[in-house]
Amino acid sequence: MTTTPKTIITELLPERPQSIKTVGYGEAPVNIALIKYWGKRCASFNLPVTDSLSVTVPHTLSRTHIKVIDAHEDQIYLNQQKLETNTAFAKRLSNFLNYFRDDATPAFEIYTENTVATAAGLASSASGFAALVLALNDLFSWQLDDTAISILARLGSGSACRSLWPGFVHWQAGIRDDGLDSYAKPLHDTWPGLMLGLMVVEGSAKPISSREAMQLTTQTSPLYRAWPHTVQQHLNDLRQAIQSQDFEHFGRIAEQNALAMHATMLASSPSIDYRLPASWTVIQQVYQLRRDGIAVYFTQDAGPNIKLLFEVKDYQTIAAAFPAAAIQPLFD
Ligand code: 2P0
Repeated sequence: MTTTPKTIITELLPERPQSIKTVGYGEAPVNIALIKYWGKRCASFNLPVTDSLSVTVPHTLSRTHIKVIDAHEDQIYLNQQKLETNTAFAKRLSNFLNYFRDDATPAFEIYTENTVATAAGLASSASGFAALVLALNDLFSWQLDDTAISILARLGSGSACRSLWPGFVHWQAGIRDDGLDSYAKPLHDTWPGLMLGLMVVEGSAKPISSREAMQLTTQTSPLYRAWPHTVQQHLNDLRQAIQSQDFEHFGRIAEQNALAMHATMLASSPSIDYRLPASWTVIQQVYQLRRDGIAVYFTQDAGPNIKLLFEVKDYQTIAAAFPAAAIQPLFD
């Protein structure tokens, strides 16, 4: 029998008959990758080429309510707005929900809201899919463990498998074709005083989705060959820096990893460039502050916004240098 996401899901779900609640609820935070997930070894299972490591942004949540309805199609509400069924977001959600549909559950009504994530320029597909899987787990009373939840969330969106815990989270790529060894786990290190500053860069919509960009990079970038080795090295170094709470080492590795990912994308054909002139201005400011002796570093995902990493001792300097930044601690 060929393995499909549906067969994997059947394997993960309990065999007993489902008992369906009136409403299921789940909430999950946004995460930011410090060592990036970029490139898949299997697209239909969202299986990554490499491990990745993220830090969760506290208090930025997707909250999702779900119920079964007797209808021909799903009804999806995002931040109180009903979505047309043909929007990309609604289609992606409904396609994922197809895995969980049967005669007793022909369609779902979903209310999902993001607390501050969208406004702050943070991607919400990771927290959105993680919250959706938690809501399904509640709706059907599956009582799945964290590993199974992480695998299901990954099938919705790769980075969603990391959006289930606070703090640092490591997604192991795994080697199995069915992906049952590709899930995330929390690290137990905390880092009081570690800060995040979000610099939202205004601009036109994404030139290309991260899903398409990843595919183009793996298929056309001559630099992609070096990526898996680079990630392994960065991952080892970052874990060491976290353990020893060596901020300069930590910041340098996170920044280098983001730059290596963007360099790899830039070398694709056609080239993929998520930076806008304003992104570049922020990056130059970070470099200048470092020349002035301030330990501030940045990371950037598949979009123009820049995320600053620094320690609480430099809060006043960073807040003054970037008055538009939304600043918050990463550990309460
Ligand atoms: C990450 N990104 O590790 C990387 C860094 C963007 C840049 O994961 O196709 O939305 O749903 O598995 O998870 C964005 O990609 O992609 C992403 P799919 P996803 O956070």
